[in-house]
Amino acid sequence: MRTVITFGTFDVFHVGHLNILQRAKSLGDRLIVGVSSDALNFRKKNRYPVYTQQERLSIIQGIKHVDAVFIEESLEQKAEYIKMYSADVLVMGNDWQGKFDYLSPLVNVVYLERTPSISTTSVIEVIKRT
Ligand code: C2G
Repeated sequence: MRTVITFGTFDVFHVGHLNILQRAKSLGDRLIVGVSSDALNFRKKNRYPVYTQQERLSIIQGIKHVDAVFIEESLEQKAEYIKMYSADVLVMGNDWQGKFDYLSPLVNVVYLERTPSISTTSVIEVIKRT
């Protein structure tokens, strides 16, 4: 049983999110997703997500590629989460390239290319303009 773990805010869910979850799952048998808490997001980006952590958690849990979800309380707890879920592979988008290489003694770290031309910010901008 090969377990893959990934993390993200997944605010205003879009096809880039779906693509990375699908590709992450294809690297193993079981996909675990850490959904960043509202508080973590505020610390990281100085604003709260559009959807609450409970809504974002429910959306991710409903995706067929996802086997289990939990709330990620802090970026620095990745090693703990990896051990807790006995993960073999850590998947991150390549906007995080190199940032989690320090975890490679623990887990196989894989950075996947982001889906071009879509982001939560760009979706919000389009909605604002229409
Ligand atoms: N993503 C993607 N293509 C896009 C947009 C996002 O592949 N066009 C990926 C990101 O690279 C990330 C995941 O979708 O792996 C979730 O994206 P975000 O919600 O932006 O996640 P982020 O805020 O980077 O949180 O512990 C790490 C952080 O919690 C990651």
